[in-house]
Amino acid sequence: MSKIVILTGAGISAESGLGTFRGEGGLWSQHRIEDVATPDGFARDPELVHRFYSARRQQAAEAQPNAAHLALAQLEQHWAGEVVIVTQNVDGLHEAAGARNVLHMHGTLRGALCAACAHQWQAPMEMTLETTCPACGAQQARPDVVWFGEIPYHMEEIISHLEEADLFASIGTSGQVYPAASFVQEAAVNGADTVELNLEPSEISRAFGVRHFGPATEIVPKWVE
Ligand code: BV8
Repeated sequence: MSKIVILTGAGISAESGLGTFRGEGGLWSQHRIEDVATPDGFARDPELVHRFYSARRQQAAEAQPNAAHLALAQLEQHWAGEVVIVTQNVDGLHEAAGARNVLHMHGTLRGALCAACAHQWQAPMEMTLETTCPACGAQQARPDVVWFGEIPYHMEEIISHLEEADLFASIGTSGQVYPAASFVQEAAVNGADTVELNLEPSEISRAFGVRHFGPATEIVPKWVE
């Protein structure tokens, strides 16, 4: 039975009240990417980075999945073939909507990572410089997210899903961040049909066979039907 691989970005969580990155008033407009989403930025000002991620962790914990997240969870449940959600998002809204087969290629807000021993554990809501690693006791905790210049999680698994996909859908992403923005080519060159669902044309719209534009809570449930 056919396999559907779905890439999601910040746009699918926008209507749950979580900021996107590059829209007006987006997350990056309050902070420069270089200051908060790079290892150098964290080394330069770990307090700022902890505050940035702790605020987002709190926001994400209070957010509810929206009709688009729920429609994808329904698709996963009722589709006879396999459905894989590869998300760039670090919020847990796909899982909160009931999706099970979710790969967080940029990590998750609820994860903490010890920079000293690489132990991963559930982050406290407020992570600070004093947050102590439960495994080695060091106070070098960081959000378990993938910053610019770092290698995304699950890449081998993602590439093999793209090679086997019969349908690749991209939902709510501006197509400006790699390697996620290259997934559509990877899927197409392996014979997949491709569809983009986004509020408006993205950087990579021309790479898709079909495009639907509009708010995710409207166009995703329609597309799933
Ligand atoms: C890597 C951290 C090597 C967690 C993030 C030059 C050329 C090409 C590449 C590079 C280059 N220079 C550097 C690079 C590599 C770099 C990169 O891509 N830079 C870009 C800026 C050019 N990439 C990396 O460093 C990556 N690592 O390359 O390692 C490697 C590669 C392959 C294999 C092995 C090793 C690591 C990138 C990860 C960075 N971390 N996040 C966090 O803080 O969240 S990225 C960040 O951007 C988020 O993860 C976010 O998800 C992601 C992408 O943004 P979007 O999700 O698309 O969000 P955005 O706001 O941009 O767009 C929202 C979209 O939604 C819009 O289109 C809008 O229209 C739409 N929308 C809005 N509202 C709605 C909606 N749609 C529907 N309904 C709505 N209501």
